[in-house]
Amino acid sequence: MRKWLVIGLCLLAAACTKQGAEQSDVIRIGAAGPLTGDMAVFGQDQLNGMRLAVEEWNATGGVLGKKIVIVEGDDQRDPKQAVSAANKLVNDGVVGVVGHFNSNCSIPASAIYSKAGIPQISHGSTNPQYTEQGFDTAFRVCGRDDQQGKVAATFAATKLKAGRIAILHDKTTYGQGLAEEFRKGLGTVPQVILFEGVTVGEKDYSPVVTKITSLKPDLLFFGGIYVEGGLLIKQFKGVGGVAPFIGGDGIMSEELVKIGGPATDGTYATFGPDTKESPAAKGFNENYRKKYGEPGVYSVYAYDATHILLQAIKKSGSTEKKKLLENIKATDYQGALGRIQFDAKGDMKQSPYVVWKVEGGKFRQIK
Ligand code: ABU
Repeated sequence: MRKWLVIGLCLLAAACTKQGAEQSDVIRIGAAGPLTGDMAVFGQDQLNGMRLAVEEWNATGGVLGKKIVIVEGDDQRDPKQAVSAANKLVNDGVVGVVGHFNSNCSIPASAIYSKAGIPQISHGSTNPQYTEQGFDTAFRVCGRDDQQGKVAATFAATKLKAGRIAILHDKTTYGQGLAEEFRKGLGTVPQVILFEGVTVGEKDYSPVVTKITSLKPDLLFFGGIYVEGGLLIKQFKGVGGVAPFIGGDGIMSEELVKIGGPATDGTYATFGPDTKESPAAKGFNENYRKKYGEPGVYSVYAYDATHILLQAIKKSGSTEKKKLLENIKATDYQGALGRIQFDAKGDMKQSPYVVWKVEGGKFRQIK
């Protein structure tokens, strides 16, 4: 009896959510990411990119004749909070989600969106597992760590000619995964003299950077985020470390420079090509600057992801889930990032990585 009552209530709740989404006079889309907390800079960059896209659509009547509303799902880069945020967004009746940013948030949340049949387009989660799980609801407009790890490794071995390499990671799905891809990409010629994890949120990394300095590496690689990256660089140089520092897209923020100070000059990072001067992103850059100031590196990714979602809703003529997913899969979008198409897994068909370097306190793409 009790079992049937629970099933009945669940069916009623599901029907109400579906009916709510279809009958609502607005279209709700989710913005999932670290909107507050120590990575809020990336979260706010994402929100502003999404806001700009939504403002553009709403200025011409919205989509399906309805105004588009962004519903926020804050995960604070914490996997448990990501699951709560995903459940909240589903219950709030969003028809699709842009985010999450951190792979260790996107991956657990993707199971919830998959169960609900709601498309999720991550603008920054690069761990391969996100799209390797086989969910037909998971897409991303960024590259993967098996691609960027290889680019960083090739650069380290052939351009920097590093023979002795120390590798640190932040023990997260993203950071450790990227560090492993980097190590794999090095092959057998450069020697990996240390491979260790550091704890997210710790402020004092002096024991590990002192140990690395004594090993006299030619290069220090870090798989992780700018928050810990900035501290590691500052403390490594502070104990006399002289080797260059290289990381992935997670350190690509001028917040790294604010945290690490002048010690960050000369730091390398892998990321997508520069969009600040590209003709395709000219309109985005101008309009974003007018409204929100200088875009963060991932703002444009959130902007394009939002356009892709809204364009697919328009093409579907409704928010019917199956049709919407089919139209996202069939995306052929000429956005601020260039042409975006998805492969069968939900990854980008083209996602080039290049190397950037901090010079005079600013990240610049190496030509
Ligand atoms: N890709 C940069 C950091 C976000 C993540 O994948 O965890």
